[in-house]
Amino acid sequence: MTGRGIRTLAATGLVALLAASGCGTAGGTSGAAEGKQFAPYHRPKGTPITVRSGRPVAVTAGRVSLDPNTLSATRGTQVHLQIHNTTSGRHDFQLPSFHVHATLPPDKTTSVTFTVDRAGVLYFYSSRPGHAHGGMVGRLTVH
Ligand SMILES: [Cu+2]
Repeated sequence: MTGRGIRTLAATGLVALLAASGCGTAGGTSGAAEGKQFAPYHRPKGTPITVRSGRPVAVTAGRVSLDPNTLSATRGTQVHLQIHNTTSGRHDFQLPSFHVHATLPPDKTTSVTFTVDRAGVLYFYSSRPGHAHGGMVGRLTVH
């Protein structure tokens, strides 16, 4: 239950951040919220990463890209991403399966933390218009 508490706390902060920015969300709680609709737009970029609790993973957000964008973790891992938006435009980071919705302000690094408490193949993406379809999609495999 500790992991769930951490995850909920992190997600709450991110949701508040998102609300303050006026950025919309693309996720719900249905099957589509897994992000699988964006699976065809996931083109592996960078070295696949095995995420471990306590080891932040640096991710670079480009114009319509995330690098690296192929992650895996074992169930129970606390995933900590430090996402550097290298562009002058706004992006966001959506992982509805774990209730993660974060904005990525221009030229800033944003920390995103969540605990993966169930197995599956999930997709994270930017919900800005056209971004996911352009390739701003990543895959997270939890096993
Ligand atoms: Cu984007």
